[in-house]
Amino acid sequence: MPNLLYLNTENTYSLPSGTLKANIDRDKIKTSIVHLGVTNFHRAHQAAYMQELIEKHHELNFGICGIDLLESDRKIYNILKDQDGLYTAIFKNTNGIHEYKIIDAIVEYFYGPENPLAAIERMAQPDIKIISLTIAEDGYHLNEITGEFNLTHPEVEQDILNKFNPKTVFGYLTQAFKLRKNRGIPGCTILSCDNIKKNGDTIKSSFFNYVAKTEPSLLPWLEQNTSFPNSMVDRITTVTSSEDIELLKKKYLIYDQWPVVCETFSSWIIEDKFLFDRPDWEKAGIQFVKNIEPFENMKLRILNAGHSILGILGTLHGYKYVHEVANDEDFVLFLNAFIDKEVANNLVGSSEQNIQSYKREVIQRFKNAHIKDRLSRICKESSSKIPLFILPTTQDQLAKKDHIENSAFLIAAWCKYYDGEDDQGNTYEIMDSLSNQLVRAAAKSHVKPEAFLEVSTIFGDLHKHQSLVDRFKYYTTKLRTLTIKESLQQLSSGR
Ligand code: CS2
Repeated sequence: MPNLLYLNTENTYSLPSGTLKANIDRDKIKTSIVHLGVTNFHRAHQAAYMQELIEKHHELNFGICGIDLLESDRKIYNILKDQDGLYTAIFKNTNGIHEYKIIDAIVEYFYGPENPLAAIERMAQPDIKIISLTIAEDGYHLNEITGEFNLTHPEVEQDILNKFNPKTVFGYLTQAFKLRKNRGIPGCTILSCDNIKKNGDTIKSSFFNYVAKTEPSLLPWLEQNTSFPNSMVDRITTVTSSEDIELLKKKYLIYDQWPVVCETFSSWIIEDKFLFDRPDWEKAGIQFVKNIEPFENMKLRILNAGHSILGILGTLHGYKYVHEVANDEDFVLFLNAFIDKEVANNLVGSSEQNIQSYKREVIQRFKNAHIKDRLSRICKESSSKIPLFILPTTQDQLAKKDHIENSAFLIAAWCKYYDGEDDQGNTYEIMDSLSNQLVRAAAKSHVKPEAFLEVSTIFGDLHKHQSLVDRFKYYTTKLRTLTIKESLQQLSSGR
């Protein structure tokens, strides 16, 4: 291929101006945000919002320093280093129109596992006003049932013993804030951008629990010098494929080792309680509200739950992508029924009209064939997703003695998912940190169906609700003899 440009600052000067790369003097961007966990989602969402502020509103005071904390993040760290923090975002809408943009917003990057003290030092510098994070549901180390911080998680226990070589976000935050306090530097805002109910309150209580155990004398200072806004984040961001990398090479003669691919839709709603300055995010369409709960509940219980539902049921059928399942009426009927009969009446603060239009919009977004969102991405770590996205709905319905048919069916399908074979006779990989335990429970359920529901770290005391156990057993048995499609058809025809 002629004159292929490796993406880095110098090479961007050779790009035709205006199209892909905005004309920005990156040396002028000052860092004020540390972001922990430079995931695809962060690169497609928060960093893209910052890009808009930089490009359209000349906001140069809130550059991002990305810090990766996991061994598995080594690849993205090395690429960011190679590419001077630059990468391409590819936005794909439902009509197949793609937009490409080189994102300038990440101007520094650190890699915790290589040099934890350097990362902690950067977090402690006075120019940092916001520490945001995307560490995924399992990074919070919450007890799936109580939602409380799990102080006995092996990684947490390890951090308690190795304060200066932490693995968890809590270990990093504690040391950084200790430095800030000792040096007389003010605290800052901690902004969770994960799909967790009350994500700000949750990170606060986990962090404070951890500090109470490890550095109790820091707590009173932290109370005064930190703020934890809750936020709702939304943009479907897929796993980048080699075709996307090739596309950039062909179209722009650019070799970007890891572009990020997402839908054009994006939303971010935040509670406005920042300790110090924050970017004028309103200018980029971010909404600030007093109470996040209605927005967050609707997003987690419709979009994320909907994803998990299509992910599990679709995988059982043999589909590979979200859009394939979202275009199959049998599956969409189930999703509609779950939302209408079980989710909707628990969304306090949202009108029926809002719920219906959000549902329709979400299903349309799921149908986007161009982003090629893999079911394997959705099903990955579903042991930390189902308890956050689906089971709260089941619990609410049980408390009201209301309809639980779809919940019971779904849990039965989830149990079958751990058999690892789809209806076409093909096997699929199960990527879940609790897979051993769940595969064992699912195998046991062939003889004693309720064994799956008895995994108390996931289901708590749900197995004590006879109405759920009965319907779960019924569907587990059904799913052993019928395919997922046949079972869905029977369910929707009321047989
Ligand atoms: C998905 C989310 O991981 C999942 O299960 O539901 O990543 C989803 O794509 C985002 O939350 C969309 O905002």
